[in-house]
Amino acid sequence: MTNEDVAQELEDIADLLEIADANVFRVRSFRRAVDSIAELPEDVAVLLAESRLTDVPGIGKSIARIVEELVNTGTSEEKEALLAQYPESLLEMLRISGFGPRKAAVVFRELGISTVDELEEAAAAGRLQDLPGMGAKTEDNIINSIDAYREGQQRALLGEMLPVAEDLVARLREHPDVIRAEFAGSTRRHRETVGDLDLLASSADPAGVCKWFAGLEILEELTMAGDTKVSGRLAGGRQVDLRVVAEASFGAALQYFTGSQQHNIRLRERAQRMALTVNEYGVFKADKEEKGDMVAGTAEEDVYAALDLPWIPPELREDRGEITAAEADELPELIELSDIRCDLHMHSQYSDGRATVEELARACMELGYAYIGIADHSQTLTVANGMDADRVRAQHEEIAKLNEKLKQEGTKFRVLQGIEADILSDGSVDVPEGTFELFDYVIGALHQGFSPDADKITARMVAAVKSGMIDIVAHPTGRVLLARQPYGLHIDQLIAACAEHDVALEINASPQRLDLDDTHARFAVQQGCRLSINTDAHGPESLTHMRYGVMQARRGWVEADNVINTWSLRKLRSWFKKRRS
Ligand code: DGT
Ligand code: CA
Ligand code: CA
Repeated sequence: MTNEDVAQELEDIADLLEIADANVFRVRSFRRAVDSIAELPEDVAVLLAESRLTDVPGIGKSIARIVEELVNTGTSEEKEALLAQYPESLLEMLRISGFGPRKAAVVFRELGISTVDELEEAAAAGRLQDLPGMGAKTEDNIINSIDAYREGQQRALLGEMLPVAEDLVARLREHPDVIRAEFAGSTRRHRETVGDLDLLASSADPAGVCKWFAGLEILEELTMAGDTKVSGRLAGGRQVDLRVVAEASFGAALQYFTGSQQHNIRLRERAQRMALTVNEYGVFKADKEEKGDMVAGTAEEDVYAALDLPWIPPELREDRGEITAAEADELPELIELSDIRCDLHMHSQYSDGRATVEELARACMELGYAYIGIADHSQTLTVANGMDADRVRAQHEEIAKLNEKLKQEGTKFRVLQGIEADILSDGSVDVPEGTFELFDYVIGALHQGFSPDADKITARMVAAVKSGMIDIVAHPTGRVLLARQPYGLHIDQLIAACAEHDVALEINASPQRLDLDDTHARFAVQQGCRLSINTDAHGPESLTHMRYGVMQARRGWVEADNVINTWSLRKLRSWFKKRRS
């Protein structure tokens, strides 16, 4: 058993205990053990063999005994006893966002519901709303979350798959018989979620490369092992396809397997009109005399050039007008990560962040930014340790001191003070009394008091935009990918208000959010809105999520000028000032 397996078993026990309404301290001690084991650098089996397991913080004698049982027998009496009372399928229900052990216990006890299907049926039939602690709104939430859960089983976040794709491509490139390697499909188009991973390599010995790839440990299961194609599954079930082609076809194959399918259909139609054929091997002449003559194939650029088009960035290949734009030489000059000069939304220890202001600043200097803005939560968001006026003032002083220190060090890097202020249910903005003047800027955000009424939510946000109090609207639709649907909102009305009052809309770069999404970002820019791409980092390690925000912006045809994070500090400051006067 790996540490992960052990942690999973303990987590199951904790969940089942909670469903069984066991002592809260007992449940908590299991959860603490789950965290410790998940973070252990050493193998539990080794610690066990050397009798060092109880040295691990969070693991007492009784849990150590269960771990020993797990490692030796693959199961534990504790779990078996619980499973004699509660069906195992209850554990799957807990993977539905917002549906925890307490709710599971209630639906099981009152209605005998033990599977996701049964839960969905009961919610749709309105049979849950009279249960203790639930209502009509809970039913809607459960139905939405089940949809997202089902989708999550089909697709993975780009933030999860892109690093895997990059790792596999790097390994392919190291193979002596691989000439070129890239990832293709939705991953290359930087779609926010990915179905399966498509890899491509060129080689003079495809069979040899395939054989080597099929033997990689990362493939937990092989579904196909041919001489030019390998398919397998990663831990968690996600599919990976590798195709190995001849070097002369690499560009054509890359174009073909990058898709999207709709984009490729449009290209093929165009080719037909030009008496050409495009497939994964190349571009060929289609008229009678020269039929089969290869026109292009080695480089992707050549494939587009053969069709009399400039190369089209993969993010645009969604059949959303990119071929017409390319034809007219009107493709956008897409924003790039290197255009970003600052990150304006991150959390320090002043609210719910893990790092100090200075640690965040130093980490951003490393990333090559010119300046940053800290935007901690405001006081009404107590669950996130929101700042009251005193803490705002303390932070203000700390930032001033830090800026002085940076100046002494001879760097031009500066830290701005912003705040992520809650937009309250009446549309007012939660900036602590008497502190508005201290902030360089204010980000407005919705975190609580969601109403199922789209008109109400829209009115609330539009009121905040009109108030002149906020400069940026954070994660405008509130969605969490594969987990939570956006709150009902008339996004077009919000966009119109932001355009009118010159308030920027955020593209939240967290791979779980990517909110605004691509099509909304594009629409917002068309309506004359400015955008702001920010990580919303709660620790230095997530500051690099900026790239996912930029990828989403590129899918939305966004250029550098549309994004306030590409501006110099001077330009941004004067924009903030102008907005306030
Ligand atoms: P995904 O995996 O659902 O996130 O989306 P993609 O775009 O990666 O789609 P996938 O993996 O089914 O196929 C990879 C590419 O292969 C796709 O974007 C376009 C290309 N392709 C070309 N012709 C076809 C076709 O007839 N069917 C499919 N499914 N793909 C095709
Ligand atoms: Ca794919
Ligand atoms: Ca595929």
